Amino acid sequence: SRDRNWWKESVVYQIYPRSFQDSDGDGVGDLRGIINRLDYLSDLGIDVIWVCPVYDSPNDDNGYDIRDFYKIQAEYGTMEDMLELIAKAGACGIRIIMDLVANHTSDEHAWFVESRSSKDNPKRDWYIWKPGPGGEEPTNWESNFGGSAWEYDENTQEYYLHCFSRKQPDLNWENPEVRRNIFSMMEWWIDKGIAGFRIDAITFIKKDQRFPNLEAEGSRRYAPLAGACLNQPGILDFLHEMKREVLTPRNVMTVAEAPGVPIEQIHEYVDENSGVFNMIFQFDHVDLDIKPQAKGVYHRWELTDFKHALSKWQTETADRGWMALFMENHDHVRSVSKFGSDGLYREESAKMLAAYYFLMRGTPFIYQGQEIGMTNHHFPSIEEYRDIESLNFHAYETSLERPEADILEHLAKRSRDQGRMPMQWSAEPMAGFTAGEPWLRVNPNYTSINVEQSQRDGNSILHFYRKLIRLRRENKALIYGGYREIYKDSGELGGYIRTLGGEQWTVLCNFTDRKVPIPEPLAGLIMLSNLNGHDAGMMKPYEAVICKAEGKAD
Ligand code: ISL
Repeated sequence: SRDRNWWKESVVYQIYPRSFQDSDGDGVGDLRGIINRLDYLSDLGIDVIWVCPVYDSPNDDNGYDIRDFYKIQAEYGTMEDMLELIAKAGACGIRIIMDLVANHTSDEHAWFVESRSSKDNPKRDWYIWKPGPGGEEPTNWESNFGGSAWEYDENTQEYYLHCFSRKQPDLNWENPEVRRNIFSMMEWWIDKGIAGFRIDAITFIKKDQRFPNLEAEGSRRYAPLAGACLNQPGILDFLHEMKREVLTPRNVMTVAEAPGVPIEQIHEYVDENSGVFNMIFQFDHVDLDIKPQAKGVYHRWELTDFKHALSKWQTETADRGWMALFMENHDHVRSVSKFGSDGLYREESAKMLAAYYFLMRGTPFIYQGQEIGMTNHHFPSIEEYRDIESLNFHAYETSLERPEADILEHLAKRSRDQGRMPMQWSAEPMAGFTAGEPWLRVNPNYTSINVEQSQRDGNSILHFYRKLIRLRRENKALIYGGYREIYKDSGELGGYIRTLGGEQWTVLCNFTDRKVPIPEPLAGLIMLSNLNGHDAGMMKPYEAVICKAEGKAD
């Protein structure tokens, strides 16, 4: 089970192209922008780039609504640009993985245009159509983006299912032709030279074929569709078919976005032999502040909850299976604002969080801007938000007469746009992201938080990430070693021990802005820390230390 593998030794950098780097002044990031920043990424030391969707799309959900899998979105560039990115990244030793969105397409995709054209169209069954008895929706399912998951179509007087926006109709995976077409699209992209896929919302592809009504909370009209559409029995048959037909023969890297997989089932997903993917993303730690049944209510959490949300997956996969390690992505807020402190201790706490998650057992992902400690921003008005989920949420909560300030407060802590604000490259106007008007506001703190500044300051968060990457690359115990949590019940400290071949590595972090005494002295030599010098027996505010001891039993 300790078999070496390139995707285990890699560090992945996630790019949200729309917000990364604009090269032509239209206010939208593009492929040329990524190509121009390859030197920066290569310097950082990452091995793989995950590029969020760049396929042709009407952009209802920023590219997660694909109109044509075989075409690049015009505002991002051309297919030639994409091939150039793959080639130039390759020349820097960087592999590219693409987002695979296979649960749904855009309603403007040719397949759906045909499917909706008539009940007897050969592609009718490629999507999920149902009559609405008595003029009601077929079921009371609530879409992930709010409102009914069913959309009525005048033309054929039936409803189609959409787990996400109404412009993202769900494909019918029960239909073998659908599966064959998705698989051949995957093969086509692998042949273009990509190294694998981040697989979007994959746990939604199987629907309960009884199409049952679900129990709604209180007086609510709809119930979250997860109960009938998330990780349903039978889903693994589809996934094993994908593995057999596409993945195994081509030996590509896969990281699946897999909400809803209970920990007891993790091995069915990521076991090296009998699982289907190399690794999955789980969301327990980033979703501690909401309850699925009441997404609009902010839920308080404790440090012990946060540590447990990560550590339990570590323990469960300790000797077989592999996790994708992350603190941020394009659907979540900035981690330093959420789990650290974006005030006085921004730099210390951003480095501490980095040390905490990066050396767990799995493949670390860095989301653009995380490496310079980008923060959340309290948007002054709903007019400035762009994210469909946030806009739907605002409309719904407004209809319930929730005060505007309260809604904005919630969005400042939860909106997906928090993580989508343009990358802060420099103190130039618009943070060096664009020469035009950015599609989403630039965080005003770009004048002090930006890449140029971070490159100049040898003590920056950016340099700390570089050191972490190097440390992990040079010490296989930090990749393949066993994992054991320490200070499990502490509400202040968090950490773990990684062991391999007589080496014992300790990662210890103080999650508070206070000094915290440690009863046991640290074992071994300090290899990396985020503050200058460590005082024995004491962890300073937001201090993180990484120590190595030798001659220990595994
Ligand atoms: O399960 C969820 C809510 O119940 C969500 O966390 C869900 O897994 C997530 O919203 C899926 O996200 C991905 O697919 C979406 C897209 O909008 C996101 O940006 C993407 O990351 C639809 O393609």
